[in-house]
Amino acid sequence: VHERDESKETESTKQCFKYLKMTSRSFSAVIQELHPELLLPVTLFYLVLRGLDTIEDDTSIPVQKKELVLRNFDEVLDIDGWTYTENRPEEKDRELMLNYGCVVEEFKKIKPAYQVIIKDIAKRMGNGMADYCVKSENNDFAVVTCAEYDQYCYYVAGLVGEGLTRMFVESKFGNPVLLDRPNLHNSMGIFLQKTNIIRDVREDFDDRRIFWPKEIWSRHVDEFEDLFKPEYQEQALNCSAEMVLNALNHADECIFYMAGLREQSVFNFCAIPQTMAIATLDLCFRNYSMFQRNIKITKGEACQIMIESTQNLQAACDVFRRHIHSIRKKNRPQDPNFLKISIACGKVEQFIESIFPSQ
Ligand code: PS7
Ligand code: MN
Ligand code: MN
Ligand code: MN
Ligand code: MN
Ligand code: MN
Repeated sequence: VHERDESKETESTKQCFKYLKMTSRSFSAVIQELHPELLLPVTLFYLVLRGLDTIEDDTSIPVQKKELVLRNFDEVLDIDGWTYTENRPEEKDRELMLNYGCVVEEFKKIKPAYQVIIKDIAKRMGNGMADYCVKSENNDFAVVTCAEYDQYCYYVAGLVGEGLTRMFVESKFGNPVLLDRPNLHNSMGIFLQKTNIIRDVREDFDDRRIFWPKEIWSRHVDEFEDLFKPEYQEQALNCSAEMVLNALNHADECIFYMAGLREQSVFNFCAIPQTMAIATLDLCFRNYSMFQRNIKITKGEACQIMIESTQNLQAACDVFRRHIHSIRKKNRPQDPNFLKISIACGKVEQFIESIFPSQ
């Protein structure tokens, strides 16, 4: 629907879009379809947060150095030609960090209201990431309680939900009431982050990073690494089911949030990642292969979901319903959380039923 006019773009604009495509598997497509008013601001928001995450994720950077850059990352946006050279050579986003001046250049040109939002979120996310990066230095497990798990996910994703919502409202594409209920936009981000943390458990553990809260995994195994041993398969499945249950508790708020969106490109931008997330939770639910290798929904399934979730809210809810139904079918009475999972599924189903009654 919306076409970029590349002939009117400066070199640094083109570079920003190049880095968007290079650094994002999942978001570049949905961002590129956004309404022109939001296209560049959201692209820059993405690249700023991608910068923060590239530093957070790079385990070769000493914690003291890392903490300093993370806490001051918002100020980078005032420094012409800023560049970051400390990432390891094999880091896939290294080129963006070396060439970060193009982000700074474009940032200066967007509406001041968007600049304020991006800087505010970058400052708060950077400080939150720094807190957890210091915690993980002093402790084997940075994320012990479920409250800490929620707080970490709030810093790295709930805040993205807040920033995007403020941008939607600023552009008049979002209903200002979305800002009165912070739980709703926080849940939009946290639901995606928790799904990512569940799915990536193996990859993260291989990088010696553990995000699953000890409060949950210690109910199933004595040591986190036991989750990956075949003799603890049943415990691992029950543990991952409890993680899925924990994430499912955000689903109704995500649907509620999406009901407040009016503009089609903004709706699609929000709905596609959410429906992909519920499909991913379904894929992970009682699927032992997630402890052995990286699992992903198939291209075909992703395409189907993309088509459905961009029709309207009802079609997006159908995707949710289908996967909730599938999770229910795989739920096992032997699982200590059988009842809680069943109730959580019922809560989402009832919520959808209350907006779209079946008869
Ligand atoms: C600004 C679109 C739509 C109200 C870079 C989108 C990592 C799950 O495993 O690379 O680390 O490689 O797949 C995105 C709310 C955030 C939350 C967060 C910014 C939705 C830096 C996405 C994305 C809010 C911290 C995926 C949260 O990372 O994972 C923009 C509404 C970035 C959204 C991180 C995670 C994103 C994430 P991995 P990914
Ligand atoms: Mn990624
Ligand atoms: Mn990270
Ligand atoms: Mn990351
Ligand atoms: Mn990554
Ligand atoms: Mn991940």
